[in-house]
Amino acid sequence: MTDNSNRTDLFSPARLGGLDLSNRIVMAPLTRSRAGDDGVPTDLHATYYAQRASAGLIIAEATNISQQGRGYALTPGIWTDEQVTGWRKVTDAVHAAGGKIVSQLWHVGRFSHVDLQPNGQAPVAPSAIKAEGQTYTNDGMVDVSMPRALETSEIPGLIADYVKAAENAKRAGFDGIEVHSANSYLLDQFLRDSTNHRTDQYGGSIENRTRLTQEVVEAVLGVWESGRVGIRLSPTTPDAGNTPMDSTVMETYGHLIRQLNRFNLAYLHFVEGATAGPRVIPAGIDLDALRAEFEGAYIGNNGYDLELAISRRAERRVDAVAFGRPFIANPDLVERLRHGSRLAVAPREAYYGGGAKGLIDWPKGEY
Ligand code: 8OZ
Repeated sequence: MTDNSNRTDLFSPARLGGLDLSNRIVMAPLTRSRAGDDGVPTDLHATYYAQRASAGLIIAEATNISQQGRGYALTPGIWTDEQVTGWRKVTDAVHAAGGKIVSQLWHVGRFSHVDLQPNGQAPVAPSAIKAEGQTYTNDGMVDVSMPRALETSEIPGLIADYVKAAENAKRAGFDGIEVHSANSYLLDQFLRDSTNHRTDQYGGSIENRTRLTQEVVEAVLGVWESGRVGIRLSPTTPDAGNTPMDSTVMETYGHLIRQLNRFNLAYLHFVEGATAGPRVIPAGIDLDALRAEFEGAYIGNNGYDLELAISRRAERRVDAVAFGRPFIANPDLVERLRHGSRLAVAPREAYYGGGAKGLIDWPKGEY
């Protein structure tokens, strides 16, 4: 029988910051849209994540830090006590199954609709620049709304929402948190000069545009030790909202990463390419060079298969690899990769919404 652990250390234990992993295969955050309007994770979530606990680390689906942070119906939150209780069931189930799980703290910024916002207000953003595309509400898919620019005076409250969510993640029994500063959501909207036209200390220069992500990270470090806090960035993705890249990706994200080195974070997690799309990187941008600026552990993500994971690990370009979509239909992905078994492929209809079907009914493989 094939045993790929003879030719790679991807299946061996590793330490990312303060997180001890049983292997270097990470479950990427996957939006599955199975929560109710209250954003409370259910027994379905507990079963789903426990089934996938052989991943070295589970990064739970992006989780709204506040009602204002919501951009999609049916996504979970972590600002109410009921949500914390729901997540506690999840973390207990994952731990009982021998796994590790972190919470990904999310605020969508401009990528939302008034129906998802408190009192039907406009979504908030660095600047009043509308995203392209549609999001999912209780009335189905609708064009995202025109956002309003956050007042400078609102930033401390926003950071306080991240701190509250970080505290709640601790109460819920997570092993750590990941700050979602990727995929053109709020923090990434501040990073990119395409979406950030501010004239205060959060806009203009690279120092200013990277300020909010740094302040959020610094603030949550008041709650969590640094070795249990990771960060996700996606310097080149157009998702969500067909958002143009920053005009100087290498300088902007390079500066941010060098600044993040001050904090000794558990890991940097990159989406390499277009999220859930091609791994192609635009000319003049070198994600490996950016990643090399980071002094801690690195998780590579996006469109990996076993061979790419093995080769990039052999080149020491990654410390761990996050697989996303393959984890949907292969709860035992780690064992299947280890044994070179065939992978099941989930149909797109299974990705979002719909209850247990397509979520927790995927059998283990044979090996
Ligand atoms: C897919 C659908 C909805 C949200 C991301 C949180 O891209 C997401 C997301 C992905 O980071």
